[in-house]
Amino acid sequence: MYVHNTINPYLINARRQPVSKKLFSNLRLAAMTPGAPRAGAEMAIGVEAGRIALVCPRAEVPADWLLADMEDLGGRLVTPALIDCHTHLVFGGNRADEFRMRLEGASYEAIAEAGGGIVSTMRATRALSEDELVVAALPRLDALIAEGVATVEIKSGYGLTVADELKMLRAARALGRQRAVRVVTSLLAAHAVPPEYKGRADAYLDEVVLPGMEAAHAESLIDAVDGFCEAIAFSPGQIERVFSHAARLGLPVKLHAEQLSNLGGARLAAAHGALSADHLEYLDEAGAQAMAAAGTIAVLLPGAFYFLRERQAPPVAALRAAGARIAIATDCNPGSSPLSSLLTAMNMACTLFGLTPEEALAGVTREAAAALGLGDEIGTIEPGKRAEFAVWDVNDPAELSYRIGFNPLHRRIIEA
Ligand code: DI6
Ligand code: FE
Repeated sequence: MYVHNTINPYLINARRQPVSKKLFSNLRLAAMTPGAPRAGAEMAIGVEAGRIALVCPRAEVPADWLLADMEDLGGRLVTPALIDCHTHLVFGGNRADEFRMRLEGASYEAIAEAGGGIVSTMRATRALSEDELVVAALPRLDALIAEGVATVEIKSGYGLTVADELKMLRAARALGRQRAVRVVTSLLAAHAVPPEYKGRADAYLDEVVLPGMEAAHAESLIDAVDGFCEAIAFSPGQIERVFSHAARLGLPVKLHAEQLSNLGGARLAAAHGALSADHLEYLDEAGAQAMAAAGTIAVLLPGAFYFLRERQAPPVAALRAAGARIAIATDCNPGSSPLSSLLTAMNMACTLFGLTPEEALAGVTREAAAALGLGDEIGTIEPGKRAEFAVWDVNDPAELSYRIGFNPLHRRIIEA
Protein backbone atom coordinates (compact mmCIF):
# COMPACT_ATOMS: atom_id res chain seq x y z
CA MET A 1 0.00 0.00 0.00
CA TYR A 2 1.11 3.52 -0.76
CA VAL A 3 2.38 5.45 2.24
CA HIS A 4 2.70 9.23 1.96
CA ASN A 5 5.42 9.98 4.45
CA THR A 6 9.01 11.01 4.47
CA ILE A 7 9.75 8.72 7.40
CA ASN A 8 10.75 5.17 6.54
CA PRO A 9 7.36 3.55 5.80
CA TYR A 10 8.49 0.17 7.07
CA LEU A 11 9.02 1.60 10.55
CA ILE A 12 5.58 3.19 10.51
CA ASN A 13 4.02 -0.04 9.32
CA ALA A 14 5.67 -1.91 12.14
CA ARG A 15 3.93 0.29 14.68
CA ARG A 16 0.52 0.82 13.08
CA GLN A 17 -1.65 -2.30 13.16
CA PRO A 18 -3.12 -3.56 10.94
CA VAL A 19 -1.06 -1.97 8.22
CA SER A 20 -2.76 -3.05 5.05
CA LYS A 21 -6.44 -2.55 5.75
CA LYS A 22 -8.21 -0.04 3.58
CA LEU A 23 -11.87 0.86 3.38
CA PHE A 24 -13.42 2.28 0.21
CA SER A 25 -16.64 3.97 1.14
CA ASN A 26 -19.53 5.91 -0.38
CA LEU A 27 -19.73 3.96 -3.61
CA ARG A 28 -22.35 2.21 -5.68
CA LEU A 29 -21.48 -1.35 -6.48
CA ALA A 30 -21.87 -3.56 -9.52
CA ALA A 31 -20.31 -6.59 -7.84
CA MET A 32 -20.98 -8.85 -10.86
CA THR A 33 -21.49 -11.88 -8.64
CA PRO A 34 -24.14 -14.12 -10.20
CA GLY A 35 -27.57 -12.92 -9.14
CA ALA A 36 -26.27 -9.79 -7.41
CA PRO A 37 -28.66 -6.84 -7.46
CA ARG A 38 -27.98 -4.00 -9.88
CA ALA A 39 -25.75 -1.26 -8.57
CA GLY A 40 -27.22 -0.10 -5.30
CA ALA A 41 -26.41 2.90 -3.17
CA GLU A 42 -24.00 3.55 -0.35
CA MET A 43 -21.79 0.50 -0.17
CA ALA A 44 -18.32 -0.03 1.26
CA ILE A 45 -15.51 -2.40 0.32
CA GLY A 46 -12.83 -3.41 2.79
CA VAL A 47 -9.46 -4.52 1.45
CA GLU A 48 -6.73 -6.32 3.33
CA ALA A 49 -3.39 -7.42 1.89
CA GLY A 50 -4.58 -6.92 -1.68
CA ARG A 51 -7.75 -8.95 -1.30
CA ILE A 52 -11.36 -8.04 -0.70
CA ALA A 53 -12.21 -8.75 2.92
CA LEU A 54 -15.55 -7.00 3.29
CA VAL A 55 -18.45 -5.92 1.08
CA CYS A 56 -21.38 -4.34 2.91
CA PRO A 57 -23.71 -1.36 3.10
CA ARG A 58 -21.86 1.75 4.20
CA ALA A 59 -24.00 2.01 7.33
CA GLU A 60 -23.08 -1.52 8.44
CA VAL A 61 -19.28 -1.31 8.38
CA PRO A 62 -18.02 -3.20 11.47
CA ALA A 63 -16.27 -1.13 14.11
CA ASP A 64 -12.80 -2.60 13.52
CA TRP A 65 -12.90 -1.37 9.92
CA LEU A 66 -13.63 2.20 10.97
CA LEU A 67 -10.00 2.51 12.07
CA ALA A 68 -8.66 1.50 8.67
CA ASP A 69 -7.46 3.97 6.04
CA MET A 70 -10.64 5.27 4.45
CA GLU A 71 -11.26 6.63 1.00
CA ASP A 72 -14.53 8.25 -0.03
CA LEU A 73 -15.39 7.46 -3.68
CA GLY A 74 -17.99 10.21 -3.94
CA GLY A 75 -20.94 7.95 -4.69
CA ARG A 76 -19.36 6.70 -7.92
CA LEU A 77 -20.06 3.34 -9.55
CA VAL A 78 -17.50 0.63 -8.80
CA THR A 79 -17.17 -2.49 -10.95
CA PRO A 80 -14.51 -5.17 -11.02
CA ALA A 81 -11.54 -3.92 -13.07
CA LEU A 82 -12.11 -4.91 -16.69
CA ILE A 83 -10.49 -7.97 -18.29
CA ASP A 84 -9.66 -8.20 -21.99
CA CYS A 85 -9.48 -11.99 -22.35
CA HIS A 86 -8.48 -12.24 -26.05
CA THR A 87 -5.90 -9.99 -27.71
CA HIS A 88 -3.02 -10.18 -30.16
CA LEU A 89 -1.57 -6.99 -28.75
CA VAL A 90 2.06 -7.74 -29.60
CA PHE A 91 2.85 -7.38 -33.31
CA GLY A 92 4.86 -5.36 -35.80
CA GLY A 93 3.53 -3.07 -38.52
CA ASN A 94 -0.09 -2.64 -39.53
CA ARG A 95 -2.40 -3.77 -42.32
CA ALA A 96 -3.98 -0.54 -43.55
CA ASP A 97 -3.13 -1.65 -47.11
CA GLU A 98 -5.24 -4.79 -46.70
CA PHE A 99 -8.06 -2.70 -45.23
CA ARG A 100 -8.04 -0.76 -48.49
CA MET A 101 -8.00 -3.99 -50.53
CA ARG A 102 -10.94 -5.42 -48.60
CA LEU A 103 -12.93 -2.21 -49.10
CA GLU A 104 -12.33 -2.70 -52.81
CA GLY A 105 -13.81 -6.20 -52.61
CA ALA A 106 -10.98 -8.64 -51.73
CA SER A 107 -11.95 -11.13 -49.03
CA TYR A 108 -9.97 -11.77 -45.83
CA GLU A 109 -9.40 -15.38 -46.92
CA ALA A 110 -8.29 -14.40 -50.46
CA ILE A 111 -5.74 -11.95 -49.04
CA ALA A 112 -4.44 -14.65 -46.68
CA GLU A 113 -4.17 -17.19 -49.51
CA ALA A 114 -2.23 -14.67 -51.63
CA GLY A 115 0.46 -14.46 -48.92
CA GLY A 116 -0.93 -11.46 -47.04
CA GLY A 117 -2.94 -11.59 -43.86
CA ILE A 118 -1.36 -13.17 -40.81
CA VAL A 119 1.80 -13.91 -42.82
CA SER A 120 2.31 -10.23 -43.65
CA THR A 121 2.20 -9.37 -39.94
CA MET A 122 4.52 -12.33 -39.35
CA ARG A 123 7.14 -10.66 -41.56
CA ALA A 124 6.82 -7.34 -39.74
CA THR A 125 6.94 -9.07 -36.36
CA ARG A 126 9.99 -11.18 -37.18
CA ALA A 127 11.78 -7.96 -38.15
CA LEU A 128 11.40 -6.41 -34.67
CA SER A 129 13.37 -7.12 -31.51
CA GLU A 130 11.68 -7.96 -28.22
CA ASP A 131 12.16 -4.37 -27.06
CA GLU A 132 10.78 -2.97 -30.30
CA LEU A 133 7.70 -5.17 -29.95
CA VAL A 134 7.17 -3.83 -26.43
CA VAL A 135 7.44 -0.24 -27.67
CA ALA A 136 4.97 -0.96 -30.49
CA ALA A 137 2.47 -2.60 -28.13
CA LEU A 138 2.57 -0.09 -25.26
CA PRO A 139 0.17 2.47 -26.78
CA ARG A 140 -2.39 -0.28 -27.39
CA LEU A 141 -1.97 -1.57 -23.84
CA ASP A 142 -2.21 1.96 -22.45
CA ALA A 143 -5.47 2.51 -24.34
CA LEU A 144 -6.95 -0.57 -22.65
CA ILE A 145 -5.65 0.44 -19.22
CA ALA A 146 -7.16 3.93 -19.65
CA GLU A 147 -10.56 2.25 -19.84
CA GLY A 148 -10.20 0.37 -16.59
CA VAL A 149 -8.56 -2.85 -17.79
CA ALA A 150 -6.32 -4.54 -15.20
CA THR A 151 -5.93 -7.95 -16.86
CA VAL A 152 -5.13 -8.57 -20.50
CA GLU A 153 -4.53 -11.81 -22.33
CA ILE A 154 -1.88 -11.59 -25.06
CA LYS A 155 -1.28 -14.26 -27.69
CA SER A 156 1.79 -15.08 -29.71
CA GLY A 157 1.17 -16.24 -33.27
CA TYR A 158 2.95 -13.73 -35.50
CA GLY A 159 6.44 -15.21 -35.06
CA LEU A 160 5.82 -18.73 -36.39
CA THR A 161 9.37 -19.88 -35.61
CA VAL A 162 10.32 -21.12 -32.15
CA ALA A 163 12.61 -18.13 -31.61
CA ASP A 164 10.11 -15.55 -32.84
CA GLU A 165 7.21 -17.01 -30.86
CA LEU A 166 9.37 -16.93 -27.71
CA LYS A 167 10.34 -13.34 -28.54
CA MET A 168 6.67 -12.33 -28.73
CA LEU A 169 5.89 -14.06 -25.43
CA ARG A 170 8.84 -12.42 -23.69
CA ALA A 171 7.61 -9.07 -24.99
CA ALA A 172 4.15 -9.84 -23.58
CA ARG A 173 5.62 -10.69 -20.17
CA ALA A 174 7.73 -7.51 -20.30
CA LEU A 175 4.57 -5.45 -20.88
CA GLY A 176 3.20 -6.83 -17.63
CA ARG A 177 6.29 -5.58 -15.82
CA GLN A 178 6.15 -2.12 -17.40
CA ARG A 179 2.56 -1.36 -16.48
CA ALA A 180 0.25 -2.07 -13.54
CA VAL A 181 -1.59 -4.79 -15.40
CA ARG A 182 -1.77 -8.58 -15.21
CA VAL A 183 -0.67 -10.11 -18.49
CA VAL A 184 -1.87 -13.64 -19.23
CA THR A 185 -0.19 -15.26 -22.22
CA SER A 186 -1.27 -17.86 -24.75
CA LEU A 187 0.90 -19.67 -27.26
CA LEU A 188 -0.75 -19.32 -30.67
CA ALA A 189 1.99 -20.86 -32.81
CA ALA A 190 -0.84 -22.78 -34.56
CA HIS A 191 -2.14 -19.52 -36.01
CA ALA A 192 -1.02 -19.87 -39.63
CA VAL A 193 1.35 -22.03 -41.65
CA PRO A 194 4.38 -19.85 -42.47
CA PRO A 195 5.58 -19.73 -46.10
CA GLU A 196 8.59 -21.97 -45.44
CA TYR A 197 6.18 -24.77 -44.48
CA LYS A 198 3.57 -24.12 -47.17
CA GLY A 199 1.68 -27.37 -47.83
CA ARG A 200 3.46 -29.03 -44.88
CA ALA A 201 1.31 -28.05 -41.92
CA ASP A 202 2.03 -31.28 -40.03
CA ALA A 203 5.77 -30.75 -40.36
CA TYR A 204 5.24 -27.21 -39.03
CA LEU A 205 3.47 -28.70 -36.01
CA ASP A 206 6.27 -31.22 -35.44
CA GLU A 207 9.15 -28.80 -35.91
CA VAL A 208 7.80 -25.51 -34.54
CA VAL A 209 4.49 -25.68 -32.66
CA LEU A 210 5.16 -28.67 -30.40
CA PRO A 211 8.84 -27.94 -29.62
CA GLY A 212 7.97 -24.24 -29.26
CA MET A 213 5.34 -25.18 -26.69
CA GLU A 214 7.91 -27.11 -24.69
CA ALA A 215 10.45 -24.30 -24.85
CA ALA A 216 7.90 -21.65 -23.90
CA HIS A 217 6.58 -23.78 -21.05
CA ALA A 218 10.10 -24.45 -19.77
CA GLU A 219 10.66 -20.68 -19.59
CA SER A 220 7.25 -20.14 -17.90
CA LEU A 221 6.22 -17.97 -20.83
CA ILE A 222 2.75 -19.44 -21.40
CA ASP A 223 -0.41 -19.73 -19.35
CA ALA A 224 -2.44 -21.51 -22.06
CA VAL A 225 -2.25 -22.89 -25.60
CA ASP A 226 -4.45 -21.58 -28.42
CA GLY A 227 -4.97 -22.47 -32.08
CA PHE A 228 -6.80 -21.32 -35.19
CA CYS A 229 -9.11 -24.03 -36.50
CA GLU A 230 -10.09 -22.94 -40.01
CA ALA A 231 -9.62 -23.93 -43.65
CA ILE A 232 -6.96 -21.21 -44.04
CA ALA A 233 -5.19 -22.40 -40.88
CA PHE A 234 -5.33 -25.81 -39.12
CA SER A 235 -7.75 -28.74 -39.36
CA PRO A 236 -9.51 -30.23 -36.33
CA GLY A 237 -7.15 -33.20 -36.52
CA GLN A 238 -4.12 -30.91 -36.40
CA ILE A 239 -5.59 -28.90 -33.52
CA GLU A 240 -6.17 -32.18 -31.71
CA ARG A 241 -2.43 -32.86 -31.87
CA VAL A 242 -1.69 -29.42 -30.42
CA PHE A 243 -4.22 -29.92 -27.62
CA SER A 244 -2.92 -33.39 -26.74
CA HIS A 245 0.59 -32.01 -26.43
CA ALA A 246 -0.68 -29.18 -24.21
CA ALA A 247 -2.44 -31.75 -22.01
CA ARG A 248 0.80 -33.67 -21.62
CA LEU A 249 2.45 -30.48 -20.34
CA GLY A 250 -0.51 -29.68 -18.09
CA LEU A 251 -1.38 -26.50 -20.00
CA PRO A 252 -5.00 -25.36 -20.46
CA VAL A 253 -6.24 -24.84 -24.02
CA LYS A 254 -8.51 -22.47 -25.93
CA LEU A 255 -9.40 -22.16 -29.61
CA HIS A 256 -10.26 -19.73 -32.40
CA ALA A 257 -13.27 -21.68 -33.66
CA GLU A 258 -16.09 -21.24 -36.16
CA GLN A 259 -14.93 -17.74 -37.17
CA LEU A 260 -15.25 -18.08 -40.95
CA SER A 261 -16.87 -21.52 -41.29
CA ASN A 262 -18.07 -24.43 -39.14
CA LEU A 263 -15.40 -27.11 -38.77
CA GLY A 264 -16.65 -28.32 -35.38
CA GLY A 265 -13.85 -26.54 -33.55
CA ALA A 266 -16.01 -25.57 -30.60
CA ARG A 267 -17.03 -29.19 -30.04
CA LEU A 268 -13.39 -30.22 -30.24
CA ALA A 269 -12.44 -27.52 -27.74
CA ALA A 270 -15.22 -28.61 -25.37
CA ALA A 271 -14.14 -32.25 -25.65
CA HIS A 272 -10.68 -31.18 -24.49
CA GLY A 273 -12.10 -29.18 -21.57
CA ALA A 274 -10.95 -25.92 -23.15
CA LEU A 275 -11.19 -22.73 -21.10
CA SER A 276 -12.82 -20.99 -24.05
CA ALA A 277 -13.75 -21.17 -27.71
CA ASP A 278 -13.58 -17.79 -29.38
CA HIS A 279 -15.29 -15.97 -32.33
CA LEU A 280 -18.08 -18.57 -32.96
CA GLU A 281 -20.01 -16.79 -35.74
CA TYR A 282 -20.63 -20.17 -37.45
CA LEU A 283 -21.28 -22.15 -34.26
CA ASP A 284 -24.28 -24.53 -34.38
CA GLU A 285 -26.64 -25.58 -31.62
CA ALA A 286 -24.81 -28.83 -30.87
CA GLY A 287 -21.59 -26.86 -30.50
CA ALA A 288 -23.25 -24.44 -28.10
CA GLN A 289 -24.57 -27.33 -26.03
CA ALA A 290 -21.19 -29.05 -25.95
CA MET A 291 -19.56 -25.83 -24.74
CA ALA A 292 -22.16 -25.32 -22.02
CA ALA A 293 -21.78 -28.93 -20.81
CA ALA A 294 -17.98 -28.62 -20.66
CA GLY A 295 -17.99 -25.17 -19.05
CA THR A 296 -16.07 -23.82 -22.05
CA ILE A 297 -16.63 -20.05 -22.17
CA ALA A 298 -17.93 -18.54 -25.43
CA VAL A 299 -15.71 -15.53 -26.14
CA LEU A 300 -17.43 -13.24 -28.64
CA LEU A 301 -15.29 -10.80 -30.61
CA PRO A 302 -17.56 -8.19 -32.18
CA GLY A 303 -14.61 -6.08 -33.35
CA ALA A 304 -13.60 -8.78 -35.85
CA PHE A 305 -17.23 -9.29 -36.93
CA TYR A 306 -17.54 -5.54 -37.54
CA PHE A 307 -14.18 -4.98 -39.20
CA LEU A 308 -14.49 -7.96 -41.57
CA ARG A 309 -18.07 -6.90 -42.34
CA GLU A 310 -19.20 -10.41 -41.45
CA ARG A 311 -22.91 -11.09 -42.01
CA GLN A 312 -23.45 -14.06 -39.74
CA ALA A 313 -23.61 -13.19 -36.05
CA PRO A 314 -22.76 -15.78 -33.40
CA PRO A 315 -25.83 -17.72 -32.18
CA VAL A 316 -26.38 -15.82 -28.95
CA ALA A 317 -29.90 -17.24 -28.46
CA ALA A 318 -28.58 -20.81 -28.77
CA LEU A 319 -25.73 -20.04 -26.36
CA ARG A 320 -28.18 -18.60 -23.83
CA ALA A 321 -30.60 -21.50 -24.28
CA ALA A 322 -27.79 -24.00 -23.74
CA GLY A 323 -26.64 -22.14 -20.63
CA ALA A 324 -23.23 -21.33 -22.07
CA ARG A 325 -21.33 -18.47 -20.46
CA ILE A 326 -20.46 -15.52 -22.72
CA ALA A 327 -17.38 -13.30 -22.54
CA ILE A 328 -16.48 -10.29 -24.72
CA ALA A 329 -13.01 -9.20 -25.83
CA THR A 330 -11.35 -6.81 -28.28
CA ASP A 331 -9.35 -9.41 -30.31
CA CYS A 332 -6.98 -6.42 -30.76
CA ASN A 333 -4.93 -7.37 -33.84
CA PRO A 334 -3.78 -5.67 -37.05
CA GLY A 335 -5.77 -7.78 -39.52
CA SER A 336 -9.29 -8.48 -38.35
CA SER A 337 -9.84 -6.22 -35.35
CA PRO A 338 -7.61 -3.14 -34.98
CA LEU A 339 -9.58 -2.28 -31.85
CA SER A 340 -8.04 -1.25 -28.56
CA SER A 341 -11.21 -0.21 -26.75
CA LEU A 342 -12.98 -2.79 -24.60
CA LEU A 343 -15.83 -0.35 -23.97
CA THR A 344 -16.39 -0.17 -27.73
CA ALA A 345 -16.38 -3.98 -27.89
CA MET A 346 -19.11 -3.95 -25.22
CA ASN A 347 -21.16 -1.50 -27.26
CA MET A 348 -20.70 -3.65 -30.38
CA ALA A 349 -21.68 -6.81 -28.50
CA CYS A 350 -24.98 -5.12 -27.64
CA THR A 351 -25.70 -3.43 -30.97
CA LEU A 352 -24.40 -6.15 -33.30
CA PHE A 353 -25.00 -9.36 -31.30
CA GLY A 354 -27.98 -8.37 -29.15
CA LEU A 355 -26.36 -8.82 -25.76
CA THR A 356 -27.88 -6.91 -22.88
CA PRO A 357 -25.66 -4.26 -21.24
CA GLU A 358 -25.60 -6.50 -18.15
CA GLU A 359 -24.34 -9.44 -20.23
CA ALA A 360 -21.72 -7.21 -21.85
CA LEU A 361 -20.42 -6.04 -18.47
CA ALA A 362 -20.38 -9.62 -17.14
CA GLY A 363 -18.57 -10.51 -20.37
CA VAL A 364 -15.61 -8.25 -19.60
CA THR A 365 -15.48 -9.09 -15.87
CA ARG A 366 -16.78 -12.38 -14.42
CA GLU A 367 -16.96 -14.35 -17.66
CA ALA A 368 -13.68 -13.01 -19.02
CA ALA A 369 -12.01 -14.12 -15.78
CA ALA A 370 -13.40 -17.62 -16.28
CA ALA A 371 -12.17 -17.63 -19.91
CA LEU A 372 -8.66 -17.18 -18.50
CA GLY A 373 -9.05 -19.75 -15.73
CA LEU A 374 -8.93 -16.93 -13.17
CA GLY A 375 -12.53 -17.13 -11.99
CA ASP A 376 -11.47 -17.67 -8.37
CA GLU A 377 -9.16 -14.65 -8.34
CA ILE A 378 -10.73 -11.79 -10.27
CA GLY A 379 -13.85 -10.72 -12.17
CA THR A 380 -16.28 -10.10 -9.30
CA ILE A 381 -16.27 -8.01 -6.14
CA GLU A 382 -16.64 -10.45 -3.25
CA PRO A 383 -14.56 -11.49 -0.26
CA GLY A 384 -11.46 -13.45 -1.17
CA LYS A 385 -10.99 -11.98 -4.64
CA ARG A 386 -8.21 -9.58 -5.62
CA ALA A 387 -8.90 -5.92 -4.91
CA GLU A 388 -8.94 -4.67 -8.52
CA PHE A 389 -11.68 -2.17 -9.27
CA ALA A 390 -12.75 0.31 -11.91
CA VAL A 391 -14.39 3.50 -10.65
CA TRP A 392 -16.72 5.20 -13.13
CA ASP A 393 -18.37 8.57 -13.56
CA VAL A 394 -21.67 7.03 -14.62
CA ASN A 395 -25.00 6.47 -12.90
CA ASP A 396 -26.16 3.27 -14.52
CA PRO A 397 -23.81 0.36 -15.41
CA ALA A 398 -25.60 0.20 -18.78
CA GLU A 399 -23.92 3.51 -19.66
CA LEU A 400 -20.63 1.61 -20.03
CA SER A 401 -22.05 -0.18 -23.09
CA TYR A 402 -24.21 2.67 -24.30
CA ARG A 403 -21.69 5.35 -25.23
CA ILE A 404 -19.40 5.12 -28.24
CA GLY A 405 -15.91 6.60 -28.19
CA PHE A 406 -16.26 8.13 -24.74
CA ASN A 407 -14.36 7.02 -21.68
CA PRO A 408 -16.09 7.61 -18.32
CA LEU A 409 -13.38 5.96 -16.20
CA HIS A 410 -12.63 7.93 -13.05
CA ARG A 411 -9.75 5.67 -12.09
CA ARG A 412 -8.59 2.13 -11.52
CA ILE A 413 -7.88 0.84 -8.05
CA ILE A 414 -5.38 -1.99 -7.78
CA GLU A 415 -4.41 -2.82 -4.21
CA ALA A 416 -1.36 -5.04 -3.97
N1 DI6 B 1 -8.62 -14.84 -36.15
C1 DI6 B 1 -8.56 -13.51 -36.11
O1 DI6 B 1 -9.50 -12.78 -36.26
C2 DI6 B 1 -7.19 -13.10 -35.83
N2 DI6 B 1 -6.54 -14.35 -35.70
C3 DI6 B 1 -7.41 -15.32 -35.91
O2 DI6 B 1 -7.13 -16.50 -35.81
C4 DI6 B 1 -6.71 -12.28 -36.98
C5 DI6 B 1 -5.27 -12.38 -37.23
C6 DI6 B 1 -4.82 -11.48 -38.35
O3 DI6 B 1 -5.52 -11.34 -39.38
O4 DI6 B 1 -3.73 -10.94 -38.21
FE1 FE C 1 -7.98 -13.72 -32.17
